[in-house]
Amino acid sequence: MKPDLILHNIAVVTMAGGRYGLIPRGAIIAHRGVIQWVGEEALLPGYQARRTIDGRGRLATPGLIDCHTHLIYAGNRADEFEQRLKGVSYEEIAKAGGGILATVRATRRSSAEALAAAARPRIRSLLDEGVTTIEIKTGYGLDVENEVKMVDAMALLEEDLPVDIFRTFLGAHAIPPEYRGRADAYVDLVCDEMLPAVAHRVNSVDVFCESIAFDLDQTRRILQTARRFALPIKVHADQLSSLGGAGLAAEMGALSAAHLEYLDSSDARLMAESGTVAVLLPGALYYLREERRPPVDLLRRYRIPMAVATDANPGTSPCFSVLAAINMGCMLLGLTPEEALAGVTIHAARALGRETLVGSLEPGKQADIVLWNIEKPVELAYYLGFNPCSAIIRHGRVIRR
Ligand code: DI6
Ligand code: FE
Repeated sequence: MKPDLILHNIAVVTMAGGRYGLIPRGAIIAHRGVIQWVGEEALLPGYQARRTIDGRGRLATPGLIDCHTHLIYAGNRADEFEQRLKGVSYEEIAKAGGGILATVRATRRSSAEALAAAARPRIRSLLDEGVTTIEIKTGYGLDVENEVKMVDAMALLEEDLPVDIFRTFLGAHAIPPEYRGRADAYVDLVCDEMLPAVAHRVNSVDVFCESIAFDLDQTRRILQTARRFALPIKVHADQLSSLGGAGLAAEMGALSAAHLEYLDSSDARLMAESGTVAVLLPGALYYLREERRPPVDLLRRYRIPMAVATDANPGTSPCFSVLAAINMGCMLLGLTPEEALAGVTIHAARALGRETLVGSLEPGKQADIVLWNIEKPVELAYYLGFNPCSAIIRHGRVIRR
C-alpha cells in the first residue's frame, strides 16, 4: 500500500478519550482522507507515501470543532453592546424591540446570498484558528420561508468554504412578533410546518427552553416532533433560570444541553445517565457579565463530557474565536487547559454525534489535523488574541499553510 500522506516530525496531541495523549516525536499516516496510523516516529512503517510532510517539530491537534454557533444573521447590534455598557439590560433592550427580534427583522429582509456573504468572514475567522467543523443554527427567520432561507445560506457556505457544517434547526429560538402572546400557536407552526419543511436538510433540532422563550411542555412537543423525523435533538437549557430544560433534554436522549448556569444535581444525574454532553458557552456569560457559572464541579463528579463553544451570535456572544473560547473556559469557568481543549475537539464531536468521525487523532477518523507553532498544548489556552495556527490539513489535504 502506498498511502496518500505521511506527516512526521510532529508532537501529536491525540485528544483520545479527552486527554492530551501527547506523543512528543510522532507521525501520522492518512489515506483517502482517513487516518490510518498514529504513533511514535521511530515505529513508523517503512513504506513511502505519495506525499510526505516534515512538520518541523510543530504540535499537531485534531481539527477544532465549534459545536454551537448562531453566526448566520443580518443587521448590526453593536449599539446594543454600547447601551448595555451604559447600564441598560439585555431584557430591557429586548422589550424595546431590540435583541433577537431586531436580528429577525434584518434577516427576513436579506436574501440567502446576502446572509451567506455576511457569514463568510465570521466563519473565516474561525477557520484561521484551525476549525474544521462548525455547527450553525437557524433561528433568526422564525417562519417557514425565512428558516428555509437560513438553511439555503448554510448550503451556499458549504459550497465554497473548506469546513464541515452541522446544520441545526432552531425555529424555537424566540416567539416572532406576529405570534406575540400566542406561543402555543407558534409551536404548532414549528411542529406542523417549519420542521417538516427543513427536516430533510438539517442534522438536528434545538429549542431555547427558558422563562423568556419556550417552556418545558412546548420544548417537549418540539423535541417529540423532531424525534418523529429521526432527528437528533439539543436544548438551550438553564441559562437564566432553573427551568429543568437539561433534565428534559436528558430524558429525551438529547445529544447536548447548552449553557447550564442553573443546572441542578438531579438534572446532572439524568444527563450522565443519557450521555448528554454539557456545552459550555463562556462568551455569553462574559458579554452578559453574568455572575452565575455553570457547575463545573458537578459536571466533573458525574463525568459528563464538557464541550466548549463560541455561541457566536450578534447579541450575547459576538465572539468569533474558538481560541478565545478556550481561554475563557479556563479563566471564567475554571476548566483545565486539557478539559478546554477536549471541549473543542472530542467532546464537541460528541455534542454533534460525530465522535466516530472527528474530534481526535486516531485511526479511522477523518484526517483533519492542525499544526501549531507552539511547544506545549497548554499554549492553546494560554494566549489571548494570538493565533499560533500554522497549517491545516482537512480530509487528508493541506488547505492552508
Ligand atoms: N441564547 C442566547 O444567548 C442567544 N440565543 C440563545 O438561544 C442570543 C442570541 C441573540 O441575542 O441574538
Ligand atoms: Fe446559543
